[in-house]
Amino acid sequence: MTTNRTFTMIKPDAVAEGHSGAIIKIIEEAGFRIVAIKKVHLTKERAGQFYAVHQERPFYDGLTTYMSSGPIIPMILEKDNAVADFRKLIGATNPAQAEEGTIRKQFAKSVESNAIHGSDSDENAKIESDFFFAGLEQF
Ligand code: IDP
Repeated sequence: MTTNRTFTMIKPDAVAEGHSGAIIKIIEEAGFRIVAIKKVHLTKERAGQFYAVHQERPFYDGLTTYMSSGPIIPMILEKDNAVADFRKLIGATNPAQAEEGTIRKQFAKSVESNAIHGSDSDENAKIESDFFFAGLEQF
């Protein structure tokens, strides 16, 4: 295992409901170091660019409306085996299928409003990190 990085965002539903602090506590207690963090409010267009890979999917319009409905907290995280371990920590996309103890099991409301994002590969972690953070903000 090598130390590497992943990208996450606390999504609008979880930020609006005041779960950011609890979620960040879980992330840090699981051994992830916060490399970069901020709070931003995406336009629908920017949300659409982030999720461009899903643009042919039926849920794309709802997803980009949801992701631009309020502020989010993007973060870059570092840990051994970061991408896979973080996906395990957040749980399945659909909270109904997420394991006990996962962040989505605790905080997600639905398959769309599912509280948090986690990159699915090292390559996407880098692309997604660079979407939100300039090089000088990543340390
Ligand atoms: P992931 O976030 O667990 O990697 P993806 O399949 O990449 O899941 O989907 C991106 C996001 O799109 C999900 O986190 C969720 O917010 C939303 N989404 C995925 N599938 C559905 C669906 O079937 N209906 C509504 N929203 C969905």
